[in-house]
Parts: sequence; C-alpha cells; structure tokens
Amino acid sequence: MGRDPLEMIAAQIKGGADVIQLREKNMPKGEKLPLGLATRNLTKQEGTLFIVNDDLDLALILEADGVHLGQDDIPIQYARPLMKDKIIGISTHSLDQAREAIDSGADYIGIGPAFKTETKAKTDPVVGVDLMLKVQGLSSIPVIAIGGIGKSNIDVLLNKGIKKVAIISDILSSRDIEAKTRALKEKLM
Ligand code: TZP
Ligand code: MG
Repeated sequence: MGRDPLEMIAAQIKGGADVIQLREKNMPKGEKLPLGLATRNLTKQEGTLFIVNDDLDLALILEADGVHLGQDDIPIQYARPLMKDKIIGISTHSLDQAREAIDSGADYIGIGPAFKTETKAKTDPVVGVDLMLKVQGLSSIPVIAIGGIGKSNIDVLLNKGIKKVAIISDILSSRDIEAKTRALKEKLM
C-alpha cells in the first residue's frame, strides 16, 4: 500500500522543506481538493509556503500562497489579476522562456530538467548549469532548478552557484522522508 500523502508532506516539513507544492498530475480534481485542503491546513499550521501546481482554480479555492504554471498552463497575464500579489512561478526550459517569464511578472522561475528524470512524462532536453547561471543573472527573482536532482548530484549544482532546488523522487522514494529532506536541506544552508 502507498504511503499517506499527508504524512509524507508532514515529514518533508519536519525535515525543513521551505515550500510544499501540490503536484498530482493524475489525480482527479475531486480528489485533489480534499488533499489540497488538508495540505493548506498543515502548511498554514507549520508556517510553510504552499504552492499549487497547474491548477489556478484550486490555488484560489485553497487560498494557497501561490500557483506554479508551466508553458502549457494558463498564461500569467490571466492568472495575475486573480492571484493579485500572491506568488506565481513559471516553469522555463530556455533563456527566451525565462526572459518572457520575468517580463510578464513571474515571482520565481523554475528551470529544468537539471538532470535526466523519470518523474515527468515528457521532459524537455536537460538544461545545463551554464544556462541556469545565465537565467539567474537576468533578474533578482529566485531561480529554482528542478528535474532529477538528489543527494548524488546536488553538489554539481551547488558548487557552480545554483542554490535553490525542487526535488520530488529522491525525497519521496526514501524510506525516511524526513531524514532525506533534512540531509538535502543541510546542503542548501
Ligand atoms: N520539470 C522538469 S523535471 C520535473 C519537472 C516538474 C519533475 C522533477 O521531479 P524529480 O523526481 O525531482 O526529477
Ligand atoms: Mg503545469
């Protein structure tokens, strides 16, 4: 039997995760809603930022701290009037996409995949560290590397100056999610 998603979230918060993103690509919205409500309650209680991936409607209903939009999601121009001064993050895979996200008022940029990953069904080509650094140099908003990052390769990014990361499988595949999150977080501090 799979592990309880809320317990996995609680373990990541205990381990020091700064942000929890609700990313359930294959879950019907009717199921995402109660999970989202519980996640909102927990993150609020713990003082952890809560971002909803893809679903602007859920982000609004759940009163999340922000929404994360990909290149094929609702464009930021339509999301901003509804999200007001809440966080809007944009996934980017190239310098042009990053420039566009910055110009359109993104609060942070996700960039990747940093390494090969099985988590996303259809990934763009791996984005090199040099491009990530260029994107970091474009503005002062946070740039968060994503895709295939874990304990075995995070130093490659850190050593070159990429200091913010988003991680899914390396954490969720761990037997002890709290300990793995803590070990990764310690590297980031
Ligand atoms: N964008 C590029 S890869 C990815 C996203 C959302 C998924 C990252 O998951 P993992 O398991 O940390 O590689
Ligand atoms: Mg998306």
